[in-house]
Amino acid sequence: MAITQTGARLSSSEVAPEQPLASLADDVRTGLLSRPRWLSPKYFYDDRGSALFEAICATPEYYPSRTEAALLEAHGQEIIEHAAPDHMLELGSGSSRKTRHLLDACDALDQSCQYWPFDVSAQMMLDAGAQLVADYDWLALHALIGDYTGGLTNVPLPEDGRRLIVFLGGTLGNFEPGEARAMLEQIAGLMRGDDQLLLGVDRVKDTATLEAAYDDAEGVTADFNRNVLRVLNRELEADFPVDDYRHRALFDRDKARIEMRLGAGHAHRVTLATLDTAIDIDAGEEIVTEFSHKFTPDTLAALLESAGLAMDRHFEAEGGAYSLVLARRA
Ligand code: SAH
Ligand code: AVI
Repeated sequence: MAITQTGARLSSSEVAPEQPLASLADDVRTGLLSRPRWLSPKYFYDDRGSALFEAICATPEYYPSRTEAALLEAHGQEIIEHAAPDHMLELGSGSSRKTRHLLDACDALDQSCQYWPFDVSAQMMLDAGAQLVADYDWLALHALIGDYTGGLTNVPLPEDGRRLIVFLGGTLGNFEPGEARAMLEQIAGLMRGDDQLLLGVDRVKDTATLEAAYDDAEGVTADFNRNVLRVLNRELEADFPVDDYRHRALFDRDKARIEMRLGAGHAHRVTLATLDTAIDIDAGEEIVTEFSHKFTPDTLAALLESAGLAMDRHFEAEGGAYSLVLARRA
């Protein structure tokens, strides 16, 4: 594994998947030729997509991020005291903005802890990492660049020391139920003894609040959604008429999930030169771009249990709007 040493306390390396992962080209071919057509949400996050996600978090409608931040601020010290981590691995760390509450708690409790953010969006993570080591003079940070759907067995955590695995933002909800369980099993596979998982998930609530969170008035989420087409245009030499696609976000109560879709304004033929493929899309035809599953205390407990994990602590936002749990191996 090639390790890049950027500074004395900041380094990065790539995490190889356990098995070769489907390429963007293969994923897109499979997804766009399926019915309904779909694209994986992991392709939202080029530099622009990562910046748009940050902008979503600042919209008044997108409550999950600030609600989770408030829980981390309120309970950060209890979390760090309970987990007493030597190593903190964060999956899908993004800007690591909320993780600062945990680092502040480490600071306050004199808990020296190495931070291992793991994200597919390398530039966002490395920029955030440089700022973190500047702001926390005790912090050693090793950024892990890769796709966590390729498994976690190649994550280079040292054998010694207690681990806290952090998975925030409700990102587990972006997996289909079977995949979410498999992801938690991967996480459980990294945990030994008293190691802990800190997991943030969004909760089932009224449809209006949920749908507004995924369709803000300013149109930032719509822009984020369309960004996946910009990624395809650039990476696969495609010619999606990006601005012709309409953003939709609908809550399916039976499946307890928001479904984000992009609907074609007009019938058109899209050419993906790199794939040597052309696809005819009808007017109004939709591409599913993201699921965002929401949980109840029962469905969350059942999911954890199915992956061999047990809840140690449950921090709930007012009215049960959001859940942050600490879990250990059952
Ligand atoms: N945890 C942060 C960011 C959430 S956005 C927060 O709560 O605000 C989701 C993050 O997961 C993004 O930074 C994105 O780049 C990353 N991500 C999405 N799919 C991924 C994958 N398959 N492998 C690694 N990182 C992924
Ligand atoms: C990263 N993930 C948890 C976000 C979510 O809420 O599902 C992504 C997002 N999609 C639209 N807005 C935010």
